[in-house]
Amino acid sequence: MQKKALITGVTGQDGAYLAKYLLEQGYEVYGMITRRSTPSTWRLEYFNILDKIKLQKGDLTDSASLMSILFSCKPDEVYNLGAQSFVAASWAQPLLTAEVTGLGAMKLLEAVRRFCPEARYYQASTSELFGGLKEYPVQSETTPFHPRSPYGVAKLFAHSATINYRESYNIFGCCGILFNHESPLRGIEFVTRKVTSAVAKIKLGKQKELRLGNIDAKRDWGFAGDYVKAMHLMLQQDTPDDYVIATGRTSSIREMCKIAFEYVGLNYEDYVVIDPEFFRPAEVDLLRGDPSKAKRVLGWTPETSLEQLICMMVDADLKREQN
Ligand code: NDP
Ligand code: GDR
Repeated sequence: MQKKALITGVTGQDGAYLAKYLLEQGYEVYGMITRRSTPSTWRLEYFNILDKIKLQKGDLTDSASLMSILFSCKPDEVYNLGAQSFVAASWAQPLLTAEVTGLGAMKLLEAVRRFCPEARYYQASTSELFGGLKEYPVQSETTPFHPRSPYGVAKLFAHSATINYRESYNIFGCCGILFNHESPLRGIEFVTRKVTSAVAKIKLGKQKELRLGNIDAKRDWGFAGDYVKAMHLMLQQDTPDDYVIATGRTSSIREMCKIAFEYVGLNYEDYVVIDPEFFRPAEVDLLRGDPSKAKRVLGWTPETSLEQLICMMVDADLKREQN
């Protein structure tokens, strides 16, 4: 029988990649969509899948909408990707972030428990849970957590709630502790896309400089198209568990800028301006994930290098700017 999946955050970067992937796997895909004054479906249009997804109006802050969606769809798999996901914004809007990113997950888990307890549940956890632990240069499933932002704190609540619903009610809940993953569909505020978009504009003479914050922070960056496959794999196992999904390589923002600018024949040092506005009240200095459990149990490996990823993003931004 055709499997049904419900994705919250279907209009986001990962939502679009996951919806496309699940459609290719033969799933019937339901996507929860929040009310916005202007529709935010451009990523689904980019993949030409908007009319293939059964859109359901709802919001993670609104339990009634979650319950009615789960009651009517009765999905086999629920992917909770919806969130206020921009770390920097979480200091300006800490309570909204807690409501959506933290409590929203528990509201969804509660709706799953009541209306489709057999459904398998995926929680979008994050490397931001590890935050400021300098003594752990590589982070795995057993590394202690120390979130460094209201976003990280909210995600820790959602992560713990998922494990608690697994232990209390036998819900098949899995947390994917995903490290940063990017794509041409990445939101424009996140640093990789901010850089690749600026590179395209600078190359075409539409922008003169690029203002950034802490370019010495290091991240473990992968490709969103690879990472959504791991989400799906977690829900196909015999038992629910939590997995780190990462590449195992860490690079600074500075190194990422170098790759992007050099790709179009420019030197980043001629354009990047350090602007205190983009520094955060508390920084996560270094992230590097150990994906060996995902490799061993799920058979998952990242397929895209940082160079391939950044060049793919610059190409897409050049194309957008030229159009
Ligand atoms: P995006 O910011 O691109 O997408 C977030 C999605 O959440 C959007 O569809 C947004 O809808 C939706 N959303 C926002 N507020 C609500 C709400 N109140 N109710 C329901 N949905 C809401 O994030 P990504 O696709 O990059 O990330 C997906 C998930 O994975 C997020 O939970 C993120 O925190 C997490 N994550 C991401 C990583 C990454 O590197 N990308 C790494 C680790 C975890 P709208 O379009 O209408 O705003
Ligand atoms: P992050 O991603 O906070 O890791 O969260 P982001 O791309 O925003 O920042 C990465 C690093 O770059 C530094 N930085 C800047 N960041 C932004 N956005 N803009 C700048 O101008 C800038 N200059 C330097 C930041 O300080 C930081 O160190 C992402 C999100 O997708 C989360 O939802 C997800 O959970 C984590 O990745 C894993």
